[in-house]
Amino acid sequence: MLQKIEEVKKQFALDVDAVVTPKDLEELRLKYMGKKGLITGLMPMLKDVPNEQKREMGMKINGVKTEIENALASLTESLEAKRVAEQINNAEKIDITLPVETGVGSLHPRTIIQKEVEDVFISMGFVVDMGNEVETEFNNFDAVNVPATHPARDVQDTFWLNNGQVLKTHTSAGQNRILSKYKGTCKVVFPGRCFRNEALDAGHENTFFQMEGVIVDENVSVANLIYFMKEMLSKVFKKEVEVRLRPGFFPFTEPSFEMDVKCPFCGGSGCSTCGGSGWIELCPCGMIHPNVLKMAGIDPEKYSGCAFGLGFDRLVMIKSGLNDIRALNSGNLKILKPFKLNI
Ligand code: FA5
Repeated sequence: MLQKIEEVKKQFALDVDAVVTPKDLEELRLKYMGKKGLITGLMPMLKDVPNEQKREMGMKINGVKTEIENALASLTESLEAKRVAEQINNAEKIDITLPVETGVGSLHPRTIIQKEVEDVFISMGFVVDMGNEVETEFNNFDAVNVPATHPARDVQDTFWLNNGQVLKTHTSAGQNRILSKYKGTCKVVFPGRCFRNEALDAGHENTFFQMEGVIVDENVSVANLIYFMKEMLSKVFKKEVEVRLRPGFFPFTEPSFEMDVKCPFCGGSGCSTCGGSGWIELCPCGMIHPNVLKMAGIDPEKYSGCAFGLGFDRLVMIKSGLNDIRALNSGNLKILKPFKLNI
Protein backbone atom coordinates (compact mmCIF):
# COMPACT_ATOMS: atom_id res chain seq x y z
CA MET A 1 0.00 0.00 0.00
CA LEU A 2 2.78 2.34 1.05
CA GLN A 3 4.58 1.62 -2.19
CA LYS A 4 1.43 2.37 -4.19
CA ILE A 5 1.05 5.74 -2.41
CA GLU A 6 4.68 6.65 -3.17
CA GLU A 7 4.22 5.69 -6.83
CA VAL A 8 1.19 8.01 -7.13
CA LYS A 9 3.19 10.80 -5.53
CA LYS A 10 6.15 10.35 -7.88
CA GLN A 11 3.90 10.05 -10.91
CA PHE A 12 2.15 13.30 -9.96
CA ALA A 13 5.49 15.11 -9.67
CA LEU A 14 6.32 14.03 -13.24
CA ASP A 15 2.85 14.87 -14.61
CA VAL A 16 2.84 18.37 -13.07
CA ASP A 17 5.87 19.37 -15.08
CA ALA A 18 4.06 18.55 -18.31
CA VAL A 19 1.15 20.93 -17.64
CA VAL A 20 1.16 23.91 -20.02
CA THR A 21 -2.45 24.77 -20.77
CA PRO A 22 -5.69 24.91 -18.71
CA LYS A 23 -6.79 21.81 -20.66
CA ASP A 24 -3.66 19.91 -19.45
CA LEU A 25 -4.48 21.04 -15.93
CA GLU A 26 -8.04 19.76 -16.11
CA GLU A 27 -6.84 16.41 -17.44
CA LEU A 28 -4.35 16.20 -14.58
CA ARG A 29 -7.07 16.99 -12.04
CA LEU A 30 -9.30 14.24 -13.45
CA LYS A 31 -6.40 11.76 -13.55
CA TYR A 32 -5.84 12.14 -9.81
CA MET A 33 -9.03 13.54 -8.27
CA GLY A 34 -11.69 12.38 -10.72
CA LYS A 35 -14.18 9.60 -9.85
CA LYS A 36 -11.81 7.01 -11.25
CA GLY A 37 -8.69 9.02 -10.36
CA LEU A 38 -5.53 7.64 -8.81
CA ILE A 39 -6.11 9.25 -5.39
CA THR A 40 -9.78 8.28 -5.35
CA GLY A 41 -8.68 4.76 -6.23
CA LEU A 42 -6.36 4.49 -3.19
CA MET A 43 -9.18 4.64 -0.65
CA PRO A 44 -10.86 1.29 -1.46
CA MET A 45 -7.45 -0.40 -1.15
CA LEU A 46 -7.51 0.36 2.58
CA LYS A 47 -9.88 -2.53 3.14
CA ASP A 48 -7.02 -4.98 2.35
CA VAL A 49 -4.62 -3.32 4.80
CA PRO A 50 -4.25 -5.01 8.24
CA ASN A 51 -6.33 -3.25 10.88
CA GLU A 52 -3.36 -1.99 12.90
CA GLN A 53 -1.96 -0.19 9.79
CA LYS A 54 -5.29 1.24 8.55
CA ARG A 55 -5.04 4.50 10.52
CA GLU A 56 -1.49 5.25 9.38
CA MET A 57 -2.26 4.44 5.75
CA GLY A 58 -5.42 6.54 5.82
CA MET A 59 -3.40 9.49 7.10
CA LYS A 60 -0.77 9.03 4.38
CA ILE A 61 -3.42 8.93 1.64
CA ASN A 62 -5.02 12.14 3.00
CA GLY A 63 -1.57 13.77 3.18
CA VAL A 64 -0.87 13.05 -0.51
CA LYS A 65 -4.39 14.12 -1.42
CA THR A 66 -3.89 17.50 0.30
CA GLU A 67 -0.49 17.97 -1.37
CA ILE A 68 -2.01 17.29 -4.79
CA GLU A 69 -4.98 19.60 -4.12
CA ASN A 70 -2.63 22.42 -3.10
CA ALA A 71 -0.44 21.86 -6.15
CA LEU A 72 -3.50 21.93 -8.44
CA ALA A 73 -4.75 25.17 -6.82
CA SER A 74 -1.44 26.97 -7.24
CA LEU A 75 -1.16 25.73 -10.84
CA THR A 76 -4.65 27.14 -11.54
CA GLU A 77 -3.56 30.49 -10.15
CA SER A 78 -0.32 30.66 -12.11
CA LEU A 79 -1.97 29.64 -15.38
CA GLU A 80 -4.63 32.39 -14.89
CA ALA A 81 -1.91 34.98 -14.16
CA LYS A 82 -0.07 33.85 -17.30
CA ARG A 83 -3.29 34.16 -19.36
CA VAL A 84 -3.95 37.72 -18.14
CA ALA A 85 -0.34 38.76 -18.76
CA GLU A 86 -0.50 37.38 -22.29
CA GLN A 87 -3.80 39.14 -22.90
CA ILE A 88 -2.32 42.44 -21.81
CA ASN A 89 0.97 42.04 -23.61
CA ASN A 90 0.00 40.45 -26.88
CA ALA A 91 -3.40 39.20 -27.74
CA GLU A 92 -5.42 42.37 -27.03
CA LYS A 93 -3.23 45.01 -28.53
CA ILE A 94 -5.58 47.50 -30.16
CA ASP A 95 -4.95 48.41 -33.73
CA ILE A 96 -5.75 52.11 -33.71
CA THR A 97 -5.49 52.24 -37.48
CA LEU A 98 -8.58 50.04 -37.88
CA PRO A 99 -11.66 51.98 -39.03
CA VAL A 100 -14.28 52.39 -36.27
CA GLU A 101 -18.00 52.06 -36.89
CA THR A 102 -19.42 55.10 -35.06
CA GLY A 103 -22.73 56.06 -36.62
CA VAL A 104 -23.80 59.68 -36.70
CA GLY A 105 -24.48 61.38 -33.35
CA SER A 106 -26.72 64.33 -32.68
CA LEU A 107 -27.08 67.11 -30.15
CA HIS A 108 -29.14 66.50 -27.03
CA PRO A 109 -32.70 67.87 -27.41
CA ARG A 110 -32.07 70.26 -24.54
CA THR A 111 -28.94 71.58 -26.26
CA ILE A 112 -30.90 72.12 -29.48
CA ILE A 113 -33.50 74.19 -27.61
CA GLN A 114 -30.84 76.07 -25.65
CA LYS A 115 -29.04 77.12 -28.84
CA GLU A 116 -32.35 78.10 -30.41
CA VAL A 117 -33.37 80.26 -27.43
CA GLU A 118 -29.89 81.79 -27.16
CA ASP A 119 -30.07 82.80 -30.84
CA VAL A 120 -33.43 84.45 -30.23
CA PHE A 121 -32.03 86.47 -27.33
CA ILE A 122 -28.88 87.39 -29.27
CA SER A 123 -31.10 88.68 -32.08
CA MET A 124 -32.77 90.95 -29.50
CA GLY A 125 -29.44 92.40 -28.36
CA PHE A 126 -28.81 90.19 -25.30
CA VAL A 127 -25.39 88.91 -24.24
CA VAL A 128 -25.11 85.20 -23.38
CA ASP A 129 -23.06 84.69 -20.21
CA MET A 130 -22.42 81.81 -17.85
CA GLY A 131 -23.16 80.91 -14.26
CA ASN A 132 -21.40 78.41 -11.99
CA GLU A 133 -22.76 74.98 -11.11
CA VAL A 134 -21.19 75.05 -7.67
CA GLU A 135 -22.15 78.27 -5.96
CA THR A 136 -21.58 79.96 -2.64
CA GLU A 137 -24.46 79.87 -0.19
CA PHE A 138 -24.43 83.68 -0.43
CA ASN A 139 -24.98 83.79 -4.20
CA ASN A 140 -27.57 81.03 -4.28
CA PHE A 141 -29.63 82.37 -1.40
CA ASP A 142 -28.61 85.54 0.48
CA ALA A 143 -27.75 87.64 -2.59
CA VAL A 144 -31.20 86.97 -4.01
CA ASN A 145 -32.92 88.07 -0.83
CA VAL A 146 -33.26 84.59 0.72
CA PRO A 147 -31.49 84.82 4.09
CA ALA A 148 -30.90 81.72 6.23
CA THR A 149 -34.19 82.13 8.06
CA HIS A 150 -36.34 82.54 4.92
CA PRO A 151 -38.89 79.75 4.32
CA ALA A 152 -38.11 79.86 0.56
CA ARG A 153 -34.94 77.89 1.38
CA ASP A 154 -37.07 74.86 2.21
CA VAL A 155 -38.58 74.59 -1.26
CA GLN A 156 -35.13 74.71 -2.81
CA ASP A 157 -33.37 72.11 -0.71
CA THR A 158 -30.17 71.12 -2.48
CA PHE A 159 -26.91 69.23 -2.23
CA TRP A 160 -24.41 70.87 0.11
CA LEU A 161 -20.68 70.41 -0.18
CA ASN A 162 -18.46 69.93 2.85
CA ASN A 163 -16.99 73.40 2.29
CA GLY A 164 -20.43 75.02 2.68
CA GLN A 165 -21.00 75.61 -1.03
CA VAL A 166 -24.05 74.30 -2.83
CA LEU A 167 -25.00 72.81 -6.19
CA LYS A 168 -27.03 75.75 -7.40
CA THR A 169 -30.79 75.40 -7.15
CA HIS A 170 -31.66 77.98 -9.79
CA THR A 171 -29.92 80.15 -12.36
CA SER A 172 -30.89 83.14 -10.20
CA ALA A 173 -27.79 82.12 -8.21
CA GLY A 174 -25.81 83.85 -10.98
CA GLN A 175 -27.67 87.16 -10.63
CA ASN A 176 -25.26 88.74 -8.16
CA ARG A 177 -22.16 87.89 -10.23
CA ILE A 178 -23.78 89.02 -13.49
CA LEU A 179 -25.27 92.24 -12.08
CA SER A 180 -21.98 93.10 -10.34
CA LYS A 181 -20.05 92.39 -13.53
CA TYR A 182 -22.14 94.55 -15.86
CA LYS A 183 -23.03 97.29 -13.31
CA GLY A 184 -26.04 99.30 -14.46
CA THR A 185 -27.19 98.88 -18.05
CA CYS A 186 -27.30 95.27 -19.23
CA LYS A 187 -29.35 92.70 -21.12
CA VAL A 188 -27.94 89.28 -20.30
CA VAL A 189 -29.12 85.67 -20.39
CA PHE A 190 -27.24 82.92 -18.56
CA PRO A 191 -28.29 79.30 -18.99
CA GLY A 192 -27.21 76.56 -16.62
CA ARG A 193 -27.73 73.27 -14.86
CA CYS A 194 -29.62 73.35 -11.57
CA PHE A 195 -29.96 70.80 -8.80
CA ARG A 196 -32.67 70.26 -6.22
CA ASN A 197 -33.47 67.60 -3.68
CA GLU A 198 -36.79 66.72 -5.34
CA ALA A 199 -39.35 63.96 -5.17
CA LEU A 200 -38.94 62.80 -8.78
CA ASP A 201 -41.90 62.37 -11.09
CA ALA A 202 -42.73 62.87 -14.76
CA GLY A 203 -42.43 66.64 -14.35
CA HIS A 204 -39.64 66.96 -11.74
CA GLU A 205 -35.96 66.06 -11.97
CA ASN A 206 -33.21 66.54 -9.41
CA THR A 207 -30.98 67.88 -12.20
CA PHE A 208 -32.54 70.20 -14.74
CA PHE A 209 -31.76 73.26 -16.83
CA GLN A 210 -32.93 76.84 -16.69
CA MET A 211 -32.13 80.05 -18.51
CA GLU A 212 -32.07 83.22 -16.48
CA GLY A 213 -32.40 86.62 -18.04
CA VAL A 214 -31.89 90.10 -16.59
CA ILE A 215 -32.52 93.51 -18.08
CA VAL A 216 -31.23 96.50 -16.10
CA ASP A 217 -31.35 100.13 -17.12
CA GLU A 218 -32.92 103.41 -16.09
CA ASN A 219 -36.72 103.17 -16.27
CA VAL A 220 -37.04 99.43 -16.98
CA SER A 221 -40.65 98.44 -16.36
CA VAL A 222 -43.01 95.48 -16.53
CA ALA A 223 -43.82 96.60 -20.08
CA ASN A 224 -40.22 95.79 -21.11
CA LEU A 225 -40.48 92.40 -19.44
CA ILE A 226 -43.70 91.54 -21.26
CA TYR A 227 -42.35 92.77 -24.60
CA PHE A 228 -39.17 90.68 -24.49
CA MET A 229 -40.89 87.57 -23.13
CA LYS A 230 -43.64 87.70 -25.75
CA GLU A 231 -41.12 88.27 -28.54
CA MET A 232 -38.94 85.45 -27.32
CA LEU A 233 -41.81 82.97 -26.94
CA SER A 234 -43.27 83.88 -30.33
CA LYS A 235 -39.89 83.19 -31.95
CA VAL A 236 -39.41 79.97 -30.00
CA PHE A 237 -42.88 78.70 -30.97
CA LYS A 238 -42.54 80.17 -34.46
CA LYS A 239 -45.91 81.95 -34.28
CA GLU A 240 -47.36 85.00 -32.53
CA VAL A 241 -48.20 83.85 -28.99
CA GLU A 242 -50.49 85.44 -26.45
CA VAL A 243 -49.15 85.74 -22.89
CA ARG A 244 -50.75 86.56 -19.56
CA LEU A 245 -49.26 87.49 -16.22
CA ARG A 246 -50.54 86.12 -12.94
CA PRO A 247 -49.28 87.29 -9.57
CA GLY A 248 -46.48 85.11 -8.24
CA PHE A 249 -44.00 85.21 -5.40
CA PHE A 250 -40.22 85.17 -5.47
CA PRO A 251 -38.15 86.83 -2.75
CA PHE A 252 -35.84 88.32 -5.39
CA THR A 253 -38.49 90.06 -7.52
CA GLU A 254 -41.11 92.62 -6.58
CA PRO A 255 -43.68 92.42 -8.02
CA SER A 256 -43.35 88.77 -9.10
CA PHE A 257 -45.33 87.02 -11.83
CA GLU A 258 -45.98 83.69 -13.45
CA MET A 259 -46.08 84.21 -17.19
CA ASP A 260 -48.36 81.82 -19.06
CA VAL A 261 -48.46 81.37 -22.80
CA LYS A 262 -51.74 80.62 -24.58
CA CYS A 263 -51.36 77.00 -25.66
CA PRO A 264 -49.69 77.11 -29.10
CA PHE A 265 -51.06 73.63 -29.88
CA CYS A 266 -54.80 74.13 -29.35
CA GLY A 267 -54.95 77.92 -29.47
CA GLY A 268 -56.53 78.03 -26.01
CA SER A 269 -59.42 75.61 -26.44
CA GLY A 270 -57.76 73.00 -24.23
CA CYS A 271 -55.67 69.91 -25.11
CA SER A 272 -53.46 67.31 -23.45
CA THR A 273 -50.36 69.56 -23.60
CA CYS A 274 -51.99 72.38 -21.63
CA GLY A 275 -53.98 69.98 -19.45
CA GLY A 276 -57.25 71.37 -20.82
CA SER A 277 -56.70 74.83 -19.37
CA GLY A 278 -55.73 76.52 -22.64
CA TRP A 279 -52.63 78.06 -20.97
CA ILE A 280 -49.14 76.78 -20.26
CA GLU A 281 -47.19 78.08 -17.26
CA LEU A 282 -43.76 78.76 -18.67
CA CYS A 283 -41.82 81.63 -17.29
CA PRO A 284 -41.62 82.88 -13.71
CA CYS A 285 -40.46 86.48 -13.72
CA GLY A 286 -40.68 89.89 -12.08
CA MET A 287 -39.04 93.23 -11.36
CA ILE A 288 -35.67 92.77 -9.65
CA HIS A 289 -35.99 93.50 -5.92
CA PRO A 290 -34.12 96.69 -4.86
CA ASN A 291 -32.22 94.64 -2.24
CA VAL A 292 -30.83 92.43 -4.99
CA LEU A 293 -29.67 95.44 -6.99
CA LYS A 294 -28.11 96.98 -3.89
CA MET A 295 -26.24 93.77 -3.02
CA ALA A 296 -24.72 93.85 -6.54
CA GLY A 297 -23.63 97.45 -6.04
CA ILE A 298 -26.34 98.96 -8.26
CA ASP A 299 -28.26 102.02 -7.10
CA PRO A 300 -31.98 101.10 -7.11
CA GLU A 301 -32.88 104.79 -7.04
CA LYS A 302 -31.30 105.20 -10.46
CA TYR A 303 -31.71 101.79 -12.05
CA SER A 304 -34.51 99.26 -12.22
CA GLY A 305 -34.52 95.80 -13.74
CA CYS A 306 -36.55 92.75 -14.58
CA ALA A 307 -35.60 89.07 -14.46
CA PHE A 308 -37.03 85.77 -15.64
CA GLY A 309 -36.18 82.09 -15.26
CA LEU A 310 -37.14 79.79 -18.10
CA GLY A 311 -37.25 76.01 -17.43
CA PHE A 312 -35.58 74.39 -20.44
CA ASP A 313 -36.62 70.80 -19.80
CA ARG A 314 -40.30 71.79 -19.66
CA LEU A 315 -39.88 73.76 -22.88
CA VAL A 316 -38.34 70.70 -24.56
CA MET A 317 -41.25 68.59 -23.33
CA ILE A 318 -43.81 71.03 -24.66
CA LYS A 319 -42.09 71.36 -28.01
CA SER A 320 -41.50 67.62 -28.48
CA GLY A 321 -44.57 66.10 -26.85
CA LEU A 322 -42.31 64.17 -24.45
CA ASN A 323 -44.36 63.25 -21.40
CA ASP A 324 -41.70 62.23 -18.90
CA ILE A 325 -38.88 64.65 -18.01
CA ARG A 326 -36.71 61.79 -16.72
CA ALA A 327 -36.09 60.62 -20.31
CA LEU A 328 -33.92 63.70 -20.86
CA ASN A 329 -31.29 62.62 -18.33
CA SER A 330 -31.65 58.92 -19.08
CA GLY A 331 -29.17 58.57 -21.95
CA ASN A 332 -31.81 56.38 -23.61
CA LEU A 333 -31.02 56.83 -27.29
CA LYS A 334 -34.26 55.13 -28.34
CA ILE A 335 -36.09 58.19 -27.00
CA LEU A 336 -33.49 60.88 -27.54
CA LYS A 337 -32.38 59.97 -31.07
CA PRO A 338 -35.66 60.29 -32.94
CA PHE A 339 -36.29 63.58 -31.15
CA LYS A 340 -38.26 65.99 -33.29
CA LEU A 341 -39.63 69.39 -32.43
CA ASN A 342 -43.32 69.70 -33.22
CA ILE A 343 -43.23 73.44 -33.51
C1 FA5 B 1 -37.06 79.74 -9.99
O1 FA5 B 1 -36.19 78.87 -10.01
C2 FA5 B 1 -36.74 81.19 -10.03
N1 FA5 B 1 -35.34 81.36 -9.79
C3 FA5 B 1 -37.15 81.73 -11.41
C4 FA5 B 1 -37.15 83.25 -11.49
C5 FA5 B 1 -36.06 83.90 -12.05
C6 FA5 B 1 -38.23 83.97 -11.01
C7 FA5 B 1 -36.05 85.29 -12.10
C8 FA5 B 1 -38.22 85.35 -11.07
C9 FA5 B 1 -37.13 86.00 -11.63
P1 FA5 B 1 -38.98 78.01 -10.09
O2 FA5 B 1 -38.59 77.23 -8.88
O3 FA5 B 1 -40.45 78.15 -10.35
O4 FA5 B 1 -38.36 79.47 -10.05
O5 FA5 B 1 -38.32 77.33 -11.36
C10 FA5 B 1 -38.36 77.95 -12.61
C11 FA5 B 1 -38.60 76.91 -13.69
O6 FA5 B 1 -37.61 75.89 -13.60
C12 FA5 B 1 -39.94 76.20 -13.53
O7 FA5 B 1 -40.98 76.91 -14.17
C13 FA5 B 1 -39.66 74.88 -14.22
O8 FA5 B 1 -39.80 75.02 -15.63
C14 FA5 B 1 -38.19 74.65 -13.92
N2 FA5 B 1 -38.06 73.74 -12.77
C15 FA5 B 1 -38.10 74.02 -11.45
N3 FA5 B 1 -37.94 72.91 -10.71
C16 FA5 B 1 -37.77 71.89 -11.60
C17 FA5 B 1 -37.54 70.47 -11.47
N4 FA5 B 1 -37.42 69.89 -10.29
N5 FA5 B 1 -37.44 69.74 -12.58
C18 FA5 B 1 -37.53 70.33 -13.80
N6 FA5 B 1 -37.72 71.64 -14.01
C19 FA5 B 1 -37.85 72.41 -12.92
